[in-house]
Amino acid sequence: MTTQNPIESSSFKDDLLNIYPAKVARKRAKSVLENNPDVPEEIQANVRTVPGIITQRGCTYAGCKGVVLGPTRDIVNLVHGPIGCSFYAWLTRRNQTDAGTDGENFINYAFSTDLQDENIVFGGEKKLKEAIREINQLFHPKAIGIFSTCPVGLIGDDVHSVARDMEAELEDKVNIFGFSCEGYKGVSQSAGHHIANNGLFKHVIGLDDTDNGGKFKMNLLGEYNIGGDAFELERTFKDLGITLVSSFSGNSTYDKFANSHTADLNAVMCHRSINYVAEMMEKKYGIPWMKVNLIGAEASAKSFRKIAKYFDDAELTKLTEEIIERELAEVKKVRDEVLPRTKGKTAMLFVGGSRAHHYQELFKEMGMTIVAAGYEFAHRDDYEGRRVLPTIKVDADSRNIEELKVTKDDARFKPRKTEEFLHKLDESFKESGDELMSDYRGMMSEMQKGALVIDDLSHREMERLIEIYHPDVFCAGIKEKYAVQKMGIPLKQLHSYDYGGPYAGFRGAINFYRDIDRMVNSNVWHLIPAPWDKTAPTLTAGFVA
Ligand code: CFM
Repeated sequence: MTTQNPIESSSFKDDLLNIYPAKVARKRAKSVLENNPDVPEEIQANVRTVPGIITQRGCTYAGCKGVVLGPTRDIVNLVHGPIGCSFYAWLTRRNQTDAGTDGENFINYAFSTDLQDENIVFGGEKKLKEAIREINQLFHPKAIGIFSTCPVGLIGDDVHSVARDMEAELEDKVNIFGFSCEGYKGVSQSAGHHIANNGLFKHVIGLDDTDNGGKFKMNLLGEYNIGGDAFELERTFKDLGITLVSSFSGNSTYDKFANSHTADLNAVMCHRSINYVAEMMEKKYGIPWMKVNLIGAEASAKSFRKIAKYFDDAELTKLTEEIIERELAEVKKVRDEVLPRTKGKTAMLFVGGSRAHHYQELFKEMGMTIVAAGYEFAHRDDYEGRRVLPTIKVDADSRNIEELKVTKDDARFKPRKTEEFLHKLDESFKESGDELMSDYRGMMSEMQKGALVIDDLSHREMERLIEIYHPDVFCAGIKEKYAVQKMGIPLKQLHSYDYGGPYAGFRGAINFYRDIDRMVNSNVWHLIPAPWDKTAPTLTAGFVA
């Protein structure tokens, strides 16, 4: 089946891009295409946004401090920079956490050095040291991460040497590490993920060799407990008897990161933000990784089966099937109820670096069509699959980010499975149509032919898309939400879930079906014309302008 595009793709592109100057239009054209799942076409991604275009993207500091380190409750995240950088990162991402009983939950605090003009002129290192002393005195944390904002890079403060000096100075044993994650360091928050992964790998992962037991031990990577997603997934892992040694980084702690190399499998949810940790842990410690998708009931079932196949245990396999059957029965009840109302509706998803892909599963389960989708900051492999990795051009912006030289840790490297077993496992994944170990096929292979794929969608392009296609729901974030709703289209925030969720796993699917059903079938937004819109129908009685 192909999606019905009301206009030819070439003219669609023209229509979308004709407002730009010729040079800009030429550049944008490389990031806009009509999908062909059989031979995913090359898409331009992870390149600079043209100045002046309103982008959905965030900055490198956001990717490092907010995304990867943000959900860990017991590392103090100290922002070195002006207060605005903290204000806009203070509890704005809905990563939830189990507060624990040790009193070490710092998530609700905003730690900032509050740089002033004087510090910008004379340097901010002294103030940074003072802040670390104060934090240590007040909170006695195990670890402090220092996050560099744009001015820190511009004035040349060395957060890494401050971290070393302060570790030596403080009598308490505190692991202090800095991140050179200045907002401008990369073209988006994606660079911040890489910097965060490197920092965790260098300073935390592997510090604690204690074997805490468990028959099936794994890490869940790239799951951030937005709206309680991790809690729902933990429920099922617990039912399965699988031990989550750590999760990066939803509902996580410092100690779990330090111990994560004792796991036997890394399951990767968000490939974009955490693939670096998966690859480095495989090289250094011998932990194999697989891509999973725990968004969508069917996709979750498939992923739990993949995990069970890896652990290769008759009892676990049986239990997995029982749990899937039990959970899908509950899911089906709600799905059957909403399906007549949601079937045939259309959706667009423009989110981050993985959700625009994963959430398509949920819409498909509801019988909805994806007309267009794209990431804000993903790389070509997230669209076209990891097979294109060798052909991705390394430009100056990517070279800006350190590539750690990782080698085998002779003392702690332990092959988890034999080569022969892994080979057989891949054979069976191939048979069931699943991704092989260490692979990700990307978004495009799973999208319908003819659907539009657009990277780093601009605000103007978004408005044109809505005018042309009138989707029943548009999925994006808070920056887009009200602009889209003013156009009469409901917007589902797929970053924060609009105060809802969880949406992961089996119960998450049920929540999502209900929320989307409500949104696409009680669309109040098109009933409320904007007061300045002279072409809109007159207000019905009962509505107040
Ligand atoms: Fe990964 Fe994320 Fe995402 Fe992301 Fe994000 Fe997020 Fe996201 Mo917002 S880590 S790439 S940088 S799944 S914060 S939990 S929702 S843009 S699609």
